[in-house]
Amino acid sequence: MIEYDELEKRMVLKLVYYGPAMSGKTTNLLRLHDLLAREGLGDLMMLDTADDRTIFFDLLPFFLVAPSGLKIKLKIYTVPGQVRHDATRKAVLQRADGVAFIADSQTGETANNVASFENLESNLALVGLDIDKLPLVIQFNKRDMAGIVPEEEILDNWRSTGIPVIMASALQGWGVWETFARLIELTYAHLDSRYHLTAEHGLDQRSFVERLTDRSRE
Ligand SMILES: Nc1nc2c(ncn2[C@@H]2O[C@H](COP(=O)(O)OP(=O)(O)OP(=O)(O)O)[C@@H](O)[C@H]2O)c(=O)[nH]1
Ligand SMILES: [Mg+2]
Repeated sequence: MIEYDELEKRMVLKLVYYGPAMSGKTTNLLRLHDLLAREGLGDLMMLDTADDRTIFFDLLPFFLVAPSGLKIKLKIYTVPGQVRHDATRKAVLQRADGVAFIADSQTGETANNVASFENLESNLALVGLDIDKLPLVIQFNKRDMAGIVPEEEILDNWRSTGIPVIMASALQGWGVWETFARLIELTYAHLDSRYHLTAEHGLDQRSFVERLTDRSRE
């Protein structure tokens, strides 16, 4: 649910990285912090325990201004994956405009991925979001590891859902931008149909993505 203030010409978008414990959500956000344009990048806020497990959430804010003057604030959150933090996950998920589900590719983690995806489905319903309408992408992370589910098998399993599936190693830094860019594309389409970003604000999908990328880092 987009926060939009027409008088103030401000819009706040919320993207949430969801998934089982230790799947690499925080690592994705750390990589994104390196990949996003320095201009517009806010401070990365990480709330974790001594052993690096997220207990509340991580937040990376990004600011951009459309040619019309519309100010867009993008807030990218991660949830804590550990089962016991469900209340926090639900709170972070509220009013999400898009979700990236970060799954762990290791064969031994399949049951945890399934349980976490079911948890996402039930929490979305609880916060009043329709999973069929919400921009959603799935990343299978940790592709650098041994003992992972083969890509073909993953794609076969998820094909019928129509949800985009992206392979990644957040540790090595690949697949992270693809996941984010795909989510942005889906979220943009959703926004444009409602707020006419191209027609009324001069911000088409390509320039939206370009404003997020730091060209000097390519
Ligand atoms: N080999 C490998 N390790 C990874 C990868 N991504 C993350 N890790 C490691 O997995 C562990 C957990 O990563 P986090 O990013 O903290 O996981 P998380 O999903 O935020 O975990 P919670 O906050 O507990 O939900 C860390 O030791 C990471 O370095 C990857 O692509 N490959
Ligand atoms: Mg984390």
